[in-house]
Amino acid sequence: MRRTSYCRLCASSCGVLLDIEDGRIRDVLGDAQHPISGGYTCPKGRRAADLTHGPGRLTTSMRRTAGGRHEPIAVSRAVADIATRLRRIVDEHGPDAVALFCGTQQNFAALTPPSARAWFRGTGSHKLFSTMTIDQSAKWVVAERMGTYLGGRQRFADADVWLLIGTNPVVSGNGGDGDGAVVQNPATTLRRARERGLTLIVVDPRRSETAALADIHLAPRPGTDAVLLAGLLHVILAEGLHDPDFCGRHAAGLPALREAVDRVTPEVVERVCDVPAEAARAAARAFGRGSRGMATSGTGLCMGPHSNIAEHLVAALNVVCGRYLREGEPADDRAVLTRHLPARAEVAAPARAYERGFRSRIGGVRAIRGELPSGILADEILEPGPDRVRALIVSGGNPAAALPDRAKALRALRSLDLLVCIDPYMSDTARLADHVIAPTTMYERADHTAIMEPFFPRRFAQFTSPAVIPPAGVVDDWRFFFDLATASGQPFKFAGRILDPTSPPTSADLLAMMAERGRLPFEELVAADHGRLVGDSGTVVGPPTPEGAGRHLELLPDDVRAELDDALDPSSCTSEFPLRLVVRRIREAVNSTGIRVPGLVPGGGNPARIHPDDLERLGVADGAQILLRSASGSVRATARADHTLAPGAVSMTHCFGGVDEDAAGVNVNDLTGTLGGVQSINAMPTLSAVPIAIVPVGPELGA
Ligand SMILES: Nc1nc2c(c(=O)[nH]1)N[C@H]1C(S)=C(S)[C@@H](COP(=O)(O)OP(=O)(O)OC[C@H]3O[C@@H](n4cnc5c(=O)[nH]c(N)nc54)[C@H](O)[C@@H]3O)O[C@H]1N2
Ligand SMILES: Nc1nc2c(c(=O)[nH]1)N[C@H]1C(S)=C(S)[C@@H](COP(=O)(O)OP(=O)(O)OC[C@H]3O[C@@H](n4cnc5c(=O)[nH]c(N)nc54)[C@H](O)[C@@H]3O)O[C@H]1N2
Ligand code: SF4
Ligand SMILES: [Mo]
Repeated sequence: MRRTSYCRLCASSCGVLLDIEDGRIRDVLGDAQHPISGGYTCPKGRRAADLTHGPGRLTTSMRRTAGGRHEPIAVSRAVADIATRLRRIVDEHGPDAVALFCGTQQNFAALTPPSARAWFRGTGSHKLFSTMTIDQSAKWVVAERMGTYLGGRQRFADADVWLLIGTNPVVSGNGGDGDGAVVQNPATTLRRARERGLTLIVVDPRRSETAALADIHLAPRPGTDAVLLAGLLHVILAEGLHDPDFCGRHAAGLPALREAVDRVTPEVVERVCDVPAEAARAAARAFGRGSRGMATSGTGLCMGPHSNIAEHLVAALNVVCGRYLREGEPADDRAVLTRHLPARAEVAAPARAYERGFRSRIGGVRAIRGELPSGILADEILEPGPDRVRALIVSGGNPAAALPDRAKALRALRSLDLLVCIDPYMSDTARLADHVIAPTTMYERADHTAIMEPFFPRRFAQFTSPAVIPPAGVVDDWRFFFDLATASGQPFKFAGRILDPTSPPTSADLLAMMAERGRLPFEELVAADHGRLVGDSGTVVGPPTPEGAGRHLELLPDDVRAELDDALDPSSCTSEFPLRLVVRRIREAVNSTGIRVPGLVPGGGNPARIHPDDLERLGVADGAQILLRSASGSVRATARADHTLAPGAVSMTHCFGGVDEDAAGVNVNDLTGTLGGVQSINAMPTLSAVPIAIVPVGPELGA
């Protein structure tokens, strides 16, 4: 039997055809009739049969015994146990002793985020964490400090220039910042855009798969993006390539910004970033002279040592060049299942809401957008205090692999009174958990694309029913949270109403409720086999309201200016740690998902890729074992010569390795930590451009 569905391992949401035999997926093919992905799939998506039916798949929930082994338990028993233990913890220590960690795979099941949050709200706890704060929360910080333009951003589809900084969408499907443009079938999308005349500029210390397609590739010394961006702004402002009209209407602080970047000439960029002055000048001119198109960033920028100011300067580039939709232009309206929000040519003022958020006892760090930063999660668990986290529920995440300072993170997870992990595999975090709840995997659950809408380039929606029947012992993620709320006597609020605990809804009921404020009737959505493109709504960017017209984007508030001065201060290349570890994603895995599927990751390991000149200077042969050292720790890895890297940069992938002996590769978070300082506001640790040194340790090994 062949049926249509869509893949839910990453935001691309590629349309697929599944060959199903005896209730099992045999093969996954790209759906050529899919209006967005057009038949594209990637290596991990095509291995979904192994992810669904492979030997590592949990078919029942598990409980850890007194002896430390895991044994099967019925999910209803597990839920009752967890509710009892949570009640005891809350009775003794209060609700803030309970925390929720939302991971990446939560984001690809429409019903999981609202259900996990519905349960969490009922606990009364403030201890909400997610991977956003060890990812690109600099974007939240920028919006809080600069404000947001409510007319919408210029789109990739009609852009003539695009600047990608610290992102490699050809592999990651990231890169458009919610523009959606480079998420699906990214290499083809970028090639076609260049054919129609788009100038692509990529900033990456590696000639990444995306940089290889660029017109201009700048390869800065890792971690110096803020200086490079200040240099681009310098050229654009000095040469009058900015948009005075947009700035005059919507921005404040342009003179201060101009003054602050005045000293950052292309020659300064050359000295600090190791990017030739002429190349920086050419990139600035190409971006400034383009008429439409944005600068967008990814993890390479948002994980660096000056990430908040670097991301602020990305936004400043877009504001200064007026890369936003004006009154009367067609609005960027992609809401199909979600509620349509009208676009207006005005600004939402910087709210700095984090200044009023819940205050953690750890360093006085405050919640941002209702979340505490994951950079302080381990300390929230380990540091004594009345509201110390004692119970942690992990939903679709793997903090044992993903958090900085892995040794400390593991110590923290092991010291919890209760750790519950909802995961279809025995992840590192699951191995440490008291209860592992086995959920359905993507092709076993009903779903729709409501939360993926910002990632589509056009107005599109898709529904899928389960393609195969799940193993008897598993539950949908949302159902676990519903049952836990019910067992705890908490209300469960979903899509604006409190659900009746005595008559659980179906997944389809919930999906329909979620989509009821959208523009596509649910029955039509369900009937559309390959998903549904929705026609132009004809909406345009509206005029500003009188109040809105008086609000401005803050280009350089005082605290941002201080961070800029700090980033411009040439320091840091210490002789003790002269190299920089830069992290990148691989096609074959999404973070830790896929890393253990046999044969999927070529070579199976996580070698340290280094420029051949650096290898020669270090006296290390290609394939030799090396020790990588940082201020926070050390790991052994296999050295691999790689011409695509800028000298001084060492490239590895995150989320490899594990708590068990047989885990493949090593985990880069043995080299990261919070000791060397974190970003203000979001407590973001440095997770890329990490200062390291390399020592040869032994003869050649295989991996
Ligand atoms: N040094 C360094 N550290 C990093 C990064 C880096 O670049 N450098 N990257 C950071 C980033 S961007 C991120 S997002 C984090 C990643 O952090 P996490 O999101 O915590 O890590 P993942 O490996 O994506 O965890 C996803 C988990 O969900 C499970 N899963 C798969 N499908 C399902 C499902 O249907 N239901 C449920 N319940 N679970 C499912 C998988 O088995 C896996 O264990 O790591 C961060 N850490
Ligand atoms: N195949 C695949 N797709 C994924 C994921 C995955 O694991 N695998 N993970 C998903 C997740 S959780 C996320 S957050 C997104 C992330 O998506 P991206 O942000 O696009 O992540 P990467 O593909 O790692 O690209 C980051 C690039 O930044 C570069 N870089 C590193 N340090 C620096 C620096 O200091 N400065 C600059 N300018 N560049 C630097 C790296 O060389 C790398 O090429 O991808 C998502 N998609
Ligand atoms: S994992 Fe691959 S096949 Fe699946 S949605 Fe992402 S890019 Fe598409
Ligand atoms: Mo991420």
